[in-house]
Amino acid sequence: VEASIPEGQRAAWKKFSATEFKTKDEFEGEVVKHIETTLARSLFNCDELAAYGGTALAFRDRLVIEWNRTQQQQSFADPKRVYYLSLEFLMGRALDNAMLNVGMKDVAKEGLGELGFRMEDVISQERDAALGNGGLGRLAACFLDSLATLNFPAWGYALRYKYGIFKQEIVDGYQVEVPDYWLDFNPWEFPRHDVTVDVQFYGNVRKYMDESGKQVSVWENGEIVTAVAYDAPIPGYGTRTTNNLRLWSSKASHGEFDFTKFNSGEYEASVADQQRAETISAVLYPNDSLERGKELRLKQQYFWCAASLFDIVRRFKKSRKAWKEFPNQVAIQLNDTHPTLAIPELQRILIDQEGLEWDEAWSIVQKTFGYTNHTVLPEALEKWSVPLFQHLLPRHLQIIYDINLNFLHYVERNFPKDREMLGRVSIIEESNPKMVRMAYLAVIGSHKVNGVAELHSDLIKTTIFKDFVKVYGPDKFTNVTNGITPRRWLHQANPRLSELIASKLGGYDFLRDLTLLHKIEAYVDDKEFRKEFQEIKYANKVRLAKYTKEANGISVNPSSLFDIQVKRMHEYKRQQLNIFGVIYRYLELKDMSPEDRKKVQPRVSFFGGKAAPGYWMAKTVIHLINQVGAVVNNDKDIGDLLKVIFLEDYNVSKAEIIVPASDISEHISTAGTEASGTSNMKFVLNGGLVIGTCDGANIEITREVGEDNIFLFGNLSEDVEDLRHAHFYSEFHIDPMLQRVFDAIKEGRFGDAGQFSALVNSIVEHGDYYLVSDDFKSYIDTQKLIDEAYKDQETWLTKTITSVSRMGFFSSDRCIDEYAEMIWNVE
Ligand code: GFP
Ligand code: GFP
Repeated sequence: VEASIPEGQRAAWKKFSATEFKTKDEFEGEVVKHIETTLARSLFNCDELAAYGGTALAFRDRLVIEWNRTQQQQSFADPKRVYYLSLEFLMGRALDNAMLNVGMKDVAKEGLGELGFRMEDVISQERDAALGNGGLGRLAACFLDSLATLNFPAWGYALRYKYGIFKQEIVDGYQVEVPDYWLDFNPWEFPRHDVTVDVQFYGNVRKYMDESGKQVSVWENGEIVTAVAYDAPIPGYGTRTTNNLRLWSSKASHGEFDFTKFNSGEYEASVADQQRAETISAVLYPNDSLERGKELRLKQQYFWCAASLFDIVRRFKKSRKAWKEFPNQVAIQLNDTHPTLAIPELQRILIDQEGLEWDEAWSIVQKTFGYTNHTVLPEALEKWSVPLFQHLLPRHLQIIYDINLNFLHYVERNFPKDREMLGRVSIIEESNPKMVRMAYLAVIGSHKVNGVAELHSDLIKTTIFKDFVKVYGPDKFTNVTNGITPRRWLHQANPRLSELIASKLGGYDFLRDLTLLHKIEAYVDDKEFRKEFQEIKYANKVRLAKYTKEANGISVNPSSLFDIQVKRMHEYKRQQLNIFGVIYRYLELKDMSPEDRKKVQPRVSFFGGKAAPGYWMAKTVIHLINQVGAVVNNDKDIGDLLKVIFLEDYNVSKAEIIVPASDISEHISTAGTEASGTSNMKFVLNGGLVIGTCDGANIEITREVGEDNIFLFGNLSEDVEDLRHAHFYSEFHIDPMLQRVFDAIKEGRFGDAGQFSALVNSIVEHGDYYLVSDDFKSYIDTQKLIDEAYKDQETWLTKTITSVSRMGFFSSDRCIDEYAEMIWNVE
């Protein structure tokens, strides 16, 4: 690596090299300097936002120093790097995390106090970086934290969306989507106007023979869009390693706008090109099956894959190693099928641009990629129409056809008797129009495919990828159960609990090795510890109650049982089961005598989550929750016995307040549909128990914490198919308790029944695909068990403490170690 400053001048350079603030005074100096110069504010007009800006910039400076060191050191050592390609990184806020990871939060708190600000107010000024929908994007963010903490040389690659996931407002009980202008002030990113990649779309492929008689393909006459890199530093905890998240932003290749067109009077056309180019990285797609097949989404995917691959290949070429070394230097993980185009793109670079033979190139490609699957839901498996592909990416389509041809030859040779197999495993679906099955391409182009929890990893082998297990054998398929970073999801979200644990374990080592938590079990009978643990939970509930009062204007009693379900709104996650259960509870309360009501365990049911804008059923569930809340929360007979709260605009920073406040959280998907779930882990780690189905990571949580410490209910995944079948082919009776709920809805007790008829009919008339009726009784019975169990606060406390101490397995550090060993082969 060559330094740009000549030897003779380096001494001067080093003398003035940036240094890190070390004391409170130095910190204050940095804050004031940034507020006065970088932000051009003063003593007279410094609000909390400016104070946040100054603090963020002061910490950013520290981060950048570490970041430069890490990058330089990696450039010198040139180790194998991990590239995590994910269209979503749900990062949340950065300042608190930066303070934790570089240290000095206490210093900053004191310093800010002296300057006239409170730390909490300053932290809460930051906008969430909401570049994701839900679990998939948040998992990617936890992985970046763990990769840096464990000192892996790793890069995240994604798009710099101008608008992240929409902001959700609730108006008259309905979800309304509002754009999220998160980039207004974002001190955490560095534009790299010198790091750009030209990406091509459309055009045609010209083939010819070169002098040696080799066939050459040239992709030409396309439209070029430029990708500009924006980098965000990713600090590790308790280490100086600071990795990079590189986000690509799109702009017109000829710069701002087209002067030729402008000069000839075509004013609008000159701006139109620019706008069309910028549209590519403008918005994050909400997770919505109805949006499938949209050209812009395919464009986004290729734009991002092409820019990232170019960057990765450029970095590899700096080392001047032979191509066969590529998989020893580069591991690329595909987070879901969204980046699958990286597979034909790398093959294209190797054969069309670098002149490698097909087989040699393909062997490099397969060794480089790993693919993580996050769902078995058929509607979530991406497919693109062949005509669209042909139009947008003609050369890639040819390459995919060739990949497919080679693959099908192989299958034919090995399974001569199974003629149908070819049609089943082909990358091309013989429909009208024909479709490219991205998940199959991802499997064929990777050396390992993993699911995200044990049950899910078993299911992908017996359902969607069954035939591929026959073709490749079972070893290509593996499991890495998801995890969460304990830095954000314990220490940051629940500082008092983290402190209590540290006081018993003699320090914060458990934040780097979460298995150390098992030592807490020794304190399960310790009076002082129990008292403190319980007080912390209560304080966290008070904090959520306060937030609820501010946000919803509703007072809830922190002594009630807090029951929480927060996640994307989706039928398979079954928020409808939860709200039907709430209605049932309400009807029972109404029927009770005032005497009996006194014996009831008061409860608050919290909901939160966004529905994809085009997903009407999910939006109807939000509406029903709000309508039920409006009735129940104002019913004088009910009072504190039951409250129903919909927390608007659920996001990462709100999760940090919500998660530590649960007594029970709900993870109640139809068995076999939730690949893993990760919030289930967060809630238990923070001293809440789970009501859940035998699905995803609930099963492994049960194994770790013990069956006595979790409330499982419902049908098992192996019975789901038969039950669905029975709904259509035998007589299907709605559960009588659920029928009672439907009757109340039909009577109009929660507003005009017509608004909810599609929701009710999906169960009554259209086969109840998600088995709400089949699981209803078991769900209600289990909720009653919870009410009973909660009355015995001492036993409940024992359950929660025991569970926390047994959650060590679910750290994302453990996941990253498993990926590193089984899939990436990096140290
Ligand atoms: C990386 C970093 C740069 C840094 C160089 C040299 O570049 O910021 O200046 O290393 O240390 F991104 P590439 O690996 O991307 O070439
Ligand atoms: C998806 C799956 C979840 C899984 C995450 C991360 O995310 O079961 O835990 O990916 O692997 F469905 P969401 O549906 O939660 O967004």
